[in-house]
Amino acid sequence: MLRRFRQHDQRQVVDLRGFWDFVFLGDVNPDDVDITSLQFNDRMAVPGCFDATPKYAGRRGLVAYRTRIPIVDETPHRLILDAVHHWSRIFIDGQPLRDHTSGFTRFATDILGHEPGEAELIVLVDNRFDYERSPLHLEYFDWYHFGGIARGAELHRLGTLWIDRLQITTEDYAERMIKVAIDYAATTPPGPADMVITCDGEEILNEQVNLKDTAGRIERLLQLDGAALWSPDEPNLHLLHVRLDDDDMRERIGIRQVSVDGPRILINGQPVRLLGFNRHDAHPQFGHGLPDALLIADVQQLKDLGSNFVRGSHYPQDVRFLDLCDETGICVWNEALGWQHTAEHLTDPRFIDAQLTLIDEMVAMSFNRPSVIMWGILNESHSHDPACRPGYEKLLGRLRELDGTRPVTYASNHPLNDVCFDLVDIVSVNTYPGWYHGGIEEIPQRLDEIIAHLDAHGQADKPIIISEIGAGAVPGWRDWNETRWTEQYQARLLDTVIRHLFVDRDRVSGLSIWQFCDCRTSEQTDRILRRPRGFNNKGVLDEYRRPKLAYEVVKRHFHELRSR
Ligand code: ADA
Repeated sequence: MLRRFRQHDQRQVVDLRGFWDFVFLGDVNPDDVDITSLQFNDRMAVPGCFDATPKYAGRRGLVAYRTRIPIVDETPHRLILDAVHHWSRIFIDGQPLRDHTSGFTRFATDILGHEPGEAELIVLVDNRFDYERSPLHLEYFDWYHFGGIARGAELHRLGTLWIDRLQITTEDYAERMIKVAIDYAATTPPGPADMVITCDGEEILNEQVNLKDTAGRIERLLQLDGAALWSPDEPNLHLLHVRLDDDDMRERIGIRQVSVDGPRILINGQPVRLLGFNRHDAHPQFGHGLPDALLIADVQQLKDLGSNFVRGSHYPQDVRFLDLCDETGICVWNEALGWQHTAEHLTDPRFIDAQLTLIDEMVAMSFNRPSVIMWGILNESHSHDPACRPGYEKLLGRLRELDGTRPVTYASNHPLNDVCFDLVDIVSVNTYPGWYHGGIEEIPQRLDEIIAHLDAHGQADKPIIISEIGAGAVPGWRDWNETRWTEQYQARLLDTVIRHLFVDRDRVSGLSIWQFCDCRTSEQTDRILRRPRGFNNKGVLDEYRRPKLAYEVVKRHFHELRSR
C-alpha cells in the first residue's frame, strides 16, 4: 500500500491496485469451483467493493477476481491483501495456497518455489453470510457488510533473508527511549548479516549480527535524543529505517506512551479528554473500499468538528485512515470485529478462534501507529452474562499478550449489571437516553445514575468513556414538532449530552458520539424496518458527509472544550 513515505528502498514491491478481471459466480460452493475454467466477463476495481457498484448492488454470492503478477526469481514472494470481505481463497496458477476468513484485516500469502515469470493470481471472494466459513460477519449487525478486495494489494519479493515485521514501542517518552523488535526470516540460516538503523535519515546503529536460524527476533533499545514527541496537539512523527543485508523496511513512529491514572487517560503523562465520534469505514458508493480522497475529507471534517478521537466502530481500521490520524493527532480506539454477541458465540471455539486470528492481524497491522491509543473488542456483547466472561478473558488476554503498552476496553450496554468490567483498563458505556428510552430532559439523570453505579461498584479508579450516545435524524428532515428523526431533535439531544458530561464536570474522560456519518444498515428485514431509508441515521453528517443541524452544535462545544 502506498504510504506517505517509502516503506522499502531495497525490497522490490509491486502495487497491484487497479482494474482486475471479475466474474460473479453466485450461489455456488467454493469447493465446487473449477478454477481453470472460469469465464471472466467483467472487470472490478481493486481496492473496492463489488457490491457497492450499481451492477452488483445488494447481491451476495461467490465472485472471482484475477490479475497477473511478476515473479522476479525463485526466492519467496509475498502477496499482501489489506482486507478481503468476508472470506477468500487465494490461487496461484490454479493452485490453492490459502483461505482467509473475516474482512478488515491485512493478511499475507507466501508464494514459494515459483519459477521466474508471470503468474496468474485468482482470488475467490464470498460476501455471503456463512457462520461456518466466516463466523464474524453476521447478518443481524447494524451495518451493511460489503464484499470485495476492499483495501490495498501488493506483491513483495522477499529474497533469501527478509524482515518479516518491525515492532517499535516507546519504552520511556521522557528519555526518548524506544525498543525496536525486528522479526526476520530466511530460506537458509543466514549467518553474519549487516544491520543498519537510521532515524529521520541519521544513522543510529550499524553492526553485524550473526543469525543462526531461519527465523528469529532481534531487539535493540535506542535513545533518540531530542526527538519530538507525539501527542494529539503536536503529532510529531519520525521515520525509522532498518536495513538487514539486502532487505529493508521503513516504519513511521510517534514517541508517546498511553497510560491510565485513576479516572484519567494520560498521553506522555498529560491527561487527555477524548472528544469525538464512532465512525464506520463505509460509503454508499464505495462500501468499505473508501478512496484516499474520501479519507482526507473525513479527517478534515473530524478536525473541523474539533474532535481528537475516533472509535473505529466496529472493526479494525484501514491503515491509510490510521496514517492520517497519526499525522493529524486524532486518537483511535481500534476494535476487533463484533456486535452484540451472546453466550452462543462466546462459548463457540470456532467463533473464539476467528476472533483471536482477527485480533492477531489487527494488532500486527496497526501496532506502530501512535494514533491507536487503545484496543477494544466485542461491541455490546453479553458482558453481563457470566457464561460470556471466559470469552472476554481470552480475547482481552490476547490483546494484553500482544501489546502491553495500550489500555484495553469494550463497549458495554449493560453498565448496571456488567460482570466483566474488572478485566479492562477503561470502562466504556453505550447508552441512548432520550432516544431508545425517555425524553431529552431525562438524560442528565440517566447519565448520573450510570456513573454513580460504576463508581459504587469497583470502577471509581478507572477512566469512563461514553462510547455511544446519540439520536437519529433523517437528513434534511426538520419539522415544527421537532420530534425524533428530526435534525432539531438530534441537535438538542447532543447539546444536552455534551453540556451535562463536560460543562462543570470531569468524571468522564471521553465521548464518542454515535455516529460521525450515516451508514447503510443490514438488509435483514427486522433490522431494516427500524432504519428509515435502510440507513442508520444517527450521523452528525449524512452518508455523503453533508452536515446536519447538529454539526454546528457539536463543533461549537468541542472547540470550546478543547480550548480550555
Ligand atoms: C448500538 C450499536 C451501534 C448502533 C447503535 C444504534 O449501540 O453499538 O452499532 O447499532 O446501537 O444506532 O442503535
